[in-house]
Amino acid sequence: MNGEAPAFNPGAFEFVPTWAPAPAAGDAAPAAPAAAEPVKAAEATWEEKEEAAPAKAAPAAAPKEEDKKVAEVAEKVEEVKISEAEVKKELEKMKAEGLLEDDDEEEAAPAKKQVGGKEAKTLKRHLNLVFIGHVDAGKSTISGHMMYLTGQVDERTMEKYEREAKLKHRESWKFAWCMDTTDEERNKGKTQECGRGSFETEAKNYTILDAPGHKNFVPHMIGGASQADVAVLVISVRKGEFEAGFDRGGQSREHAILAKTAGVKMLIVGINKMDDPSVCLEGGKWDQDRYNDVKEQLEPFLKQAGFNLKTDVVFMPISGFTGANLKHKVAPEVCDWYEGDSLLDFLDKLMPHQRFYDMPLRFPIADKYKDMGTCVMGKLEAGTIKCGESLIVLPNKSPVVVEQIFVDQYELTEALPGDNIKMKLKGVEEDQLRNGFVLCRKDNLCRPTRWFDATIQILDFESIICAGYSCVLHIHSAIEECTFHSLKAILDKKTRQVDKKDPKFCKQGDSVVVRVKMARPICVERYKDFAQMGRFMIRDQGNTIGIGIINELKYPEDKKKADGK
Ligand SMILES: Nc1nc2c(ncn2[C@@H]2O[C@H](COP(=O)(O)OP(=O)(O)OP(=O)(O)O)[C@@H](O)[C@H]2O)c(=O)[nH]1
Ligand SMILES: [Mg+2]
Repeated sequence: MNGEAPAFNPGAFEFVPTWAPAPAAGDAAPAAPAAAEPVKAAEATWEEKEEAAPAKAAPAAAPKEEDKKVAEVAEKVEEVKISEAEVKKELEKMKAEGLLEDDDEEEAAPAKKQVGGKEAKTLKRHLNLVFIGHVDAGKSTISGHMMYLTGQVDERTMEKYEREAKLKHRESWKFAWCMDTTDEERNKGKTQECGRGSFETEAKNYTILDAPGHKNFVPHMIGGASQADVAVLVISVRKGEFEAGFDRGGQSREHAILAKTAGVKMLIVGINKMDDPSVCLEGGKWDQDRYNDVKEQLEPFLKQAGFNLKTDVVFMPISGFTGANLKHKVAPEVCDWYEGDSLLDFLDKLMPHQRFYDMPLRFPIADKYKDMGTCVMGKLEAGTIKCGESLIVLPNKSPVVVEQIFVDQYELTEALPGDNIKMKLKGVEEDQLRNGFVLCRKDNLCRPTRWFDATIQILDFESIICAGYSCVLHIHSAIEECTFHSLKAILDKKTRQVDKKDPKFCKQGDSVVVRVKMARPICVERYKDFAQMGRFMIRDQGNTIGIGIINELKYPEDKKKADGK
């Protein structure tokens, strides 16, 4: 690459600005780093220079932000989405042209599955739902209550949780205990790892992921969001809690941005705790003014985070504790001003999400454990997997055979894209696998790499970043260390064209083209080829520094081979 603008694939850019407030006084350009040496971006030499990259950034004042402009760009480059109407129209058109048999409408007429030779239950559309938001917003309470209302947690178990929670003076946590299962989570009332549950309705099978809200556990939250189609951003309206969650340092903002980057298409904003005495009106009525006030404060920032408020975001008042508006619409005596659906009705009516049937098989391992063999869990991102198939785990190239596939407790003969599944594998030990490894089919392997060029939006960083900067990269279910090997260019915020070639440093608010070197080989794709495996977040010391998309994968070994010939 020679730093020319067209190579940066600006059209594929789908970024959001910082959630940080405007930096401290002064518009002055940041001071040049005293110690930083620029790394030349010349293609011919980059791999040899890898060890010579200079050390981390020197502190400097960040510039004034231009959130608005970036938001405009983010809007323009909205991810290609297929609306309900468009899907219907397209299906009808294809049918009329004879391109589509009735059977081909996979989502409209879900596939029948075989379980151990017997007729299995009909698999419906699968929807992966993640609950995100600030600490104590009520994510686990809502998730647990949904499990209870849909019959996944029976009356006796609920009574048991209630008794146990009472003993620990945590009665109000009884629903959260359906999801928070460890002693530590229950004693502290804080989710630590993503809780997982499933339930079904007449319309759909749901996998729900209950993310932790605490800042320390953001990596788990990202893991959950990367498997989700839809996120429920839970916002507590309790006096003081909304404000804490929304302020700088609050997780409402960070979670929304991370969810968007992780590939969540639809955001439901659950304005929770509407029943709380600090906000409800006389007679326990839900306060429309407080609801509207919170909604209005959230809207501009969700727009900035890259969500289209008209098509991607829906607000609804709920109470995770009383259960009102979760399964059944809130009673008019409690809330006569809300005209929309209950959460579950809304989810049931959602059109199917885009699924990648015809793409090469890609199954990133989100979790693994031993249970009479090696088990892996995760979302089947693309392609289908049949029981008995031979696959390859990358990057360690282990051949494996799929012994069993499960969605929840149901055993399947075949998993479809979008399914959140558990598989038992033969041929590999659990300790040979890592989260983020990817299962592929032999005839179309994902080629692991340690190098790629990416466009990164620096969201929140106090100082400047130079070549040599190291941080942690989160992509699909992988978490790996990486280094900014060289900075190639800073892009103009408006035009997305190269503004400055081979910059010495970049700073908060910049969109920068970076050659990234991973500490270990990783299975990723170019964003334009497969967005789900081509967009990432970078984090440093517990903070989300930026988000990025992969433009090009680089294989220095190919070049060396070619040169040796
Ligand atoms: N009044 C009222 N309290 C609620 C509601 N939903 C949750 N709570 C309370 O809020 C507290 C926190 O609930 P959790 O469900 O544990 O919150 P969380 O979002 O999962 O918290 P983390 O896992 O720490 O991120 C508990 O005491 C709940 O009873 C609600 O709708 N109304
Ligand atoms: Mg929780």
